[in-house]
Amino acid sequence: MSERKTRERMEFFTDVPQPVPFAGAAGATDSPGELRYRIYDPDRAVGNKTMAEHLRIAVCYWHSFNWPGSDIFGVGTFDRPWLQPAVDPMEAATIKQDAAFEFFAKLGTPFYCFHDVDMAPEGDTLAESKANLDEMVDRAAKKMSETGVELLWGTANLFTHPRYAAGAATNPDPDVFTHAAAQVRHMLDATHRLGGHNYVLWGGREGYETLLNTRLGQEADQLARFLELVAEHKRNIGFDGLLLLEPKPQEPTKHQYDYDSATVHGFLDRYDLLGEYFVNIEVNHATLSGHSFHHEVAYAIDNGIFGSVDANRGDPQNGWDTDQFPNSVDDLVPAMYEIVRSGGFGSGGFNFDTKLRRQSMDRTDLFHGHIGGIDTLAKALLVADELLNNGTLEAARDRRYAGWRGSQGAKIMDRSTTLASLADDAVAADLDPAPVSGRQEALENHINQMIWSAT
Ligand code: XLS
Ligand code: NI
Ligand code: NI
Repeated sequence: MSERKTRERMEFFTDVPQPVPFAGAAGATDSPGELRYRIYDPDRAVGNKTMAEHLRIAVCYWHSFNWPGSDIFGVGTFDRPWLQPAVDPMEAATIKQDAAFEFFAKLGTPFYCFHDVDMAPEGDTLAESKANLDEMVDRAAKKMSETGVELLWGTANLFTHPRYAAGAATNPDPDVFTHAAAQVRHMLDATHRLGGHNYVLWGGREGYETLLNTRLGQEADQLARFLELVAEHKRNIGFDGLLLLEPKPQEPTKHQYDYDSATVHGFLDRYDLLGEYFVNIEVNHATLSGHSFHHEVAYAIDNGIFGSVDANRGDPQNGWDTDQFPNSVDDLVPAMYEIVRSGGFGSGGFNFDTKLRRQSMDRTDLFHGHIGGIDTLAKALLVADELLNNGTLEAARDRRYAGWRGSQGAKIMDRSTTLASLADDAVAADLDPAPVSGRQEALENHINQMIWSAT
């Protein structure tokens, strides 16, 4: 313990300046090895907020610092000394924490996110795990006040340990449910102590491998009960951040219950949990569920459950969660437009739940991935803001639905009609409505023009 406390803090990312500078358009001609932002200028005003306030960028602890770069065919390739098995687990946790906060400060982004086990090793008992977590969280609190970096959200890992193989809240064994409850209680308390802005629950093991051994109705009731308990605890401790569910259709479990935003919405409605839970939409999960990211965001906003975003994307050729850094402005603009149009994030933000490729083994690669992804989001924000100011899309939508603002639309919606009276009206007026162009190509061209011209 004393050894841990006296250990000298060593710089880890020695080749990187603090903070990584904004070079603007001038940086566009630099060589690919230069670490600088080309678009993301945190204090630049965009509408009534700064870029930093709009985007609320967070770095994730797990893929960036806790993952060695392994895949199912090969061991880790990354240079992460604290992951060596010979290092004492709490010592490893402190070296990792130092490197993580050095990274956040150098990258110059305002938030981070972590699971309980990312920051502190699991002990032999729940009590020991809690003590480890509390010690590391106290240390994190100091690092947060030194650097000004805040916690976008905390979460508990209810999927890695073998005890959770058949689910956490949806496990057939109530003792596993109870164990998961303890972990969430400890981590929600820790998130609250750190002034966390939200708390996330991702149900990677809440689903089934086969229906042959599964009671769907019972598992849904268990999950809802778990969510009720968490919401009640949130109120008991006075945590005022949002509780967020993170939809994902499958992987690691064959079928996950939080399939997509619409499924989560229906579940919340059915168990009277609307208003207690919102969604953390991951770009890669959206496409895995057969939707676009745009769809998932638009659905959540229109149904009042939008909370936060994990910005990592998939690879269209692969059917799994490749967690790549965002690099396509074209893909992000439509969803960004919906976010900005609806007033932007409240307590949510863009978390980078992103993984480097296994061959990206230089320490600076972690910076390249984040900087490029953040510049991509910043550019998408500029385009979305232009689209909003210019009003073309809203005008097109207004025109398209104009009839519903007239007397016939009002009559239908105010419930003063019956199917029979509508039929009589249609026959009497000899209705023969003419189809109207949806103007899709013109709107797509308009978006492209905004992308090409936004600076
Ligand atoms: C996995 C999820 C996970 C959550 C946090 O696919 O994205 O990383 O964001 O538990
Ligand atoms: Ni994911
Ligand atoms: Ni995620």
